[in-house]
Amino acid sequence: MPSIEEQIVAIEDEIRRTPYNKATSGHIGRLRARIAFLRLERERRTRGKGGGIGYAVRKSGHATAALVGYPSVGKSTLLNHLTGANSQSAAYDFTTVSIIPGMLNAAGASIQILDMPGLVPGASRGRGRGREVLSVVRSADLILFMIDKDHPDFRGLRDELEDAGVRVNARRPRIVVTPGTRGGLTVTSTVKLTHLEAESATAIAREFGLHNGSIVFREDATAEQLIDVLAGNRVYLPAILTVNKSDLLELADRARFREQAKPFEPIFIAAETGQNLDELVLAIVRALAFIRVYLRPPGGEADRVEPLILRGGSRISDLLARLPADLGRNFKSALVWGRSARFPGQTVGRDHLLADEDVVTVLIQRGRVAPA
Ligand SMILES: Nc1nc2c(ncn2[C@@H]2O[C@H](COP(=O)(O)OP(=O)(O)OP(=O)(O)O)[C@@H](O)[C@H]2O)c(=O)[nH]1
Ligand SMILES: [Mg+2]
Repeated sequence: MPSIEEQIVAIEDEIRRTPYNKATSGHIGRLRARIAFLRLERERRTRGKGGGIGYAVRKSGHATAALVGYPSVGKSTLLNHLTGANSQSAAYDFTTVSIIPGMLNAAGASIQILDMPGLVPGASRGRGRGREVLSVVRSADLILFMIDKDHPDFRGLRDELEDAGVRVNARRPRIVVTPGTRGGLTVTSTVKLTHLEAESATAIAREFGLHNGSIVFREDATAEQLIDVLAGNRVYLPAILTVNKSDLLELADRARFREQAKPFEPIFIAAETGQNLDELVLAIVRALAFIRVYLRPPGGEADRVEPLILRGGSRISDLLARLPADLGRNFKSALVWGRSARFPGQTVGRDHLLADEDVVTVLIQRGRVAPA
């Protein structure tokens, strides 16, 4: 019986040898699904191994950004400059062997930045402690890619993350998979599917052991996107691309970086001299899309001085998670003023989506109590 790794390599080989056209696209989709399934299996078997000292990072602050790049591009230098942390930096590879956190304070938010050991090609298959590093990346809120003139292969870096199930600057596909117990599998869509036929979707689902239930496409998705949803362990993260050591770059180099990074717009910095770090910090704050929410005690005035900082896309439940636990437990409803409210003082539940500068009053079950 070939090992999982060997099976994956063999199927990758078959995909490479198969010309891609309409007649083979279904077959190739099935092979890709098979690989995704085998990777899941490999994950399951290796879980529990690895980890180890330096890789258990306690998250703190309002959000966490992970520095991802090849060895010696200047990740530690940047961390030290942005946060005043003291991560070793040196002119040889693999200076950083464990994960070093630092804290960046910007726009009223504290942002944890994680300096990581350099990634090498093959990291997602476990090379150079790659798997541990990638598992930390998966738990971050933002990826800071870093490349430089000697390590310009941004695509390779991104592919390592893709292989580890990280989808960069993408959102979760709008595909709803509902497993059932009998009656076969139905595939329906609310839009015209141009990349994928129903039979191919069914075949892909079968590779994941899904034989009954329904798949509903709410967007014109690809086979890859369906596989992502079926695999279920994908993370979707915003990312920023930085090109470091830009003090060493000619204008022509910059143009080349811009060209190959598309659709990313690289930010050129020099971590050592601090050049252009203001722009980077702005981009970080923008990518994390923080919102400010003001608490207002029942019948009182809103505290306009100290907003709660939340990530964009936060709901009342996320707000409650930041308040004393008994408020969450006894939560009855909330009143909202601001852009997310249909009218001032609208009564909402835990699922209500908040907007920047909302004012919120939390009501608890037994009478009204002012939020602490
Ligand atoms: N010219 C120039 N050199 C830089 C810059 N930033 C960092 N360096 C140098 O690049 C070398 C590597 O920097 P590190 O910060 O250790 O790189 P790293 O990415 O943390 O490396 P690993 O931890 O080994 O993965 C050091 O000699 C730095 O002084 C820069 O903006 N310009
Ligand atoms: Mg380092």
